[in-house]
Amino acid sequence: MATPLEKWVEQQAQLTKPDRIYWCDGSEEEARRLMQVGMEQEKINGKPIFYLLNQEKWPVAYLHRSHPTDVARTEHLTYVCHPDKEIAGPNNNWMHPDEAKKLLTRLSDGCMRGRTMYVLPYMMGHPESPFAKACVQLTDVSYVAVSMRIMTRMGKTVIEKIGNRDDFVKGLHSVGDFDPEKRFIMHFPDEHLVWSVGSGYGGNALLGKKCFSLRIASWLGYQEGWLAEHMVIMGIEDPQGNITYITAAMPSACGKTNLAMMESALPGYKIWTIGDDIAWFHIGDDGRLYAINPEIGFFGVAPGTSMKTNPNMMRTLKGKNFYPTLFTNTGLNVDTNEPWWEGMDDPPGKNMLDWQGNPWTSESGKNAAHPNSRFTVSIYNTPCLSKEFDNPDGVPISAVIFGGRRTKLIPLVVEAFSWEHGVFMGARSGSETTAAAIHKVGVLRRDPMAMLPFCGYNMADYFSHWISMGRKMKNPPKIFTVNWFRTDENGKFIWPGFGENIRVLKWIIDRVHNKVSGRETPIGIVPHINDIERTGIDVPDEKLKTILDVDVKDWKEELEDIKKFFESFGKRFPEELWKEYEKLNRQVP
Ligand code: GTP
Ligand code: SPV
Ligand code: MN
Repeated sequence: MATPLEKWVEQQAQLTKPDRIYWCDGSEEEARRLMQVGMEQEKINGKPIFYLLNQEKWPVAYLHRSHPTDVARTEHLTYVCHPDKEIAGPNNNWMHPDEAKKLLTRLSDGCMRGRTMYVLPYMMGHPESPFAKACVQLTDVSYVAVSMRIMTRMGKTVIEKIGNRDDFVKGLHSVGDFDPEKRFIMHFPDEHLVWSVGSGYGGNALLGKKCFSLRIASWLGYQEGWLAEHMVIMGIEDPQGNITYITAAMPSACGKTNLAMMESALPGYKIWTIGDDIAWFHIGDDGRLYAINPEIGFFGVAPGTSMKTNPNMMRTLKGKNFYPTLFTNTGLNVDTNEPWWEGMDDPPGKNMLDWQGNPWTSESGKNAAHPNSRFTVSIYNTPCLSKEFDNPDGVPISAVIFGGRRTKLIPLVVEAFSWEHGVFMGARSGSETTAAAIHKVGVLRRDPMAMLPFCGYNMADYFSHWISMGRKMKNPPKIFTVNWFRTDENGKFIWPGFGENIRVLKWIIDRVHNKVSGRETPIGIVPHINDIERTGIDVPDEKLKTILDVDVKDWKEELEDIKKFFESFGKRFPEELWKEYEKLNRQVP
């Protein structure tokens, strides 16, 4: 008798009509074979899927060039298909599940013809974690199969775990013919199903990541009393050797990976990485909030990554514990066969190709690497990996941070007065858009908890869920906001950022442990300027004052925009957050 899993795979194969079906075992040997297939057989746009890079300088590294129209998440083509539109909320594109399936069935009919269907069994979360989920994705491209092996715990044992059950997480993915007109990323939360056609790009194609671990998992969390968040998880060790665990939400390409593995600029402090993108939270028996990272890899932004900004990532990328490391849409130094991107330590070589493989020089005025070029690399290569990484129960969280990219107004760091005030700070957060999704870059938009593109249900209900989670905890984390991105009159960043951000984290953990006071302002508690440790950096008093200053007069426009955004949720929007809004609004002249 076929198992429900076997039956499901068979049904999808009847629709998509691959030439062959291959069940992946997740082994390294298999990954090596798939890389070979991607170099020699499979093609995108007539070109190989992988190119071997300089193995002396970049062990186990390969370059991948995507289809030129397929370089970032496509939020306008991403749908959350609850039967009831109200449940999806104004924050999601919506289609009725029946209609969505009809459309996708049409687009998927025969879409794998001439290709291999890879069956990928994987876990999100440590297999021994009570919070882990067993999943299976089908895909028709080696790039996705290998990427999933780097990002998730893939292997045959997952098939045994699923056994005769039908409630495993299902993902059907095909790159189709990469036609943006026929590209859809559709979610069916009640069926634990993601169906994605027409794109091979990370968040559109690695269905365990944003699609399941955020959009669908956030919906499960709402129903079951937990949270799935777009957050970093990290431990901060102080000079006495105590480790405080914190999490931080920031929109795409706004600094999570850099924060999660920062090399501390303050002597005696050390960062231990647990996750750089996704956190699943549960309330422990002790009434504290615990977080696990369901992933085991990084899908990180390449431009800007260097020994100066993120030395631990450079070391991770040169590691060889886990096979392989992928670079997607970076430039290439032809003479040395090394990847190259803007912001790397070394200048470009004489003989360069851009991310599409065309000859490139810096005089062209264009970037060699795509601004959203990325690397896919195992977290087990990281020198700063926390020893708690594989702890199935996760780590207890003392502070939750909401960040964003704001050139003006938002201070370097602010502490909330209470959990509810903190939820308000998260809900009202805005950020300037980045190249991580296809849209105009640099436009301010509201992005609550950095979850606007990832919350799989009505965000009004999501805010209520956050409030109720706070009420269930005996000992909830403190909530903060941060902003590394304030600029001066010349458009230059005022705060040095990166490893220097430890100076802000130090204040945050000192607040958690009641070691430092703060200054109350209408928007929250900010540091006294001398409580931000500044030895070794050149940030004069007046500059630090600028980025810690709060003048409620400046908040008028911001509050009008927040109000409009909150109102877009209608009656469902929680009263508690309107109260917080009014408290602040009353103080604005
Ligand atoms: P996703 O993977 O899209 O979720 O992005 P992320 O939030 O992990 O962002 P990441 O850490 O990759 O940073 C994105 C960009 O912001 C990179 O180009 C970084 O160099 C830049 N960046 C990160 N941290 C800082 C900082 O503290 N200051 C400044 N000025 N730039 C930063
Ligand atoms: C993001 O865009 O937030 C990412 C990359 O982390 S993706 O996997 O494409 O979502
Ligand atoms: Mn992300």
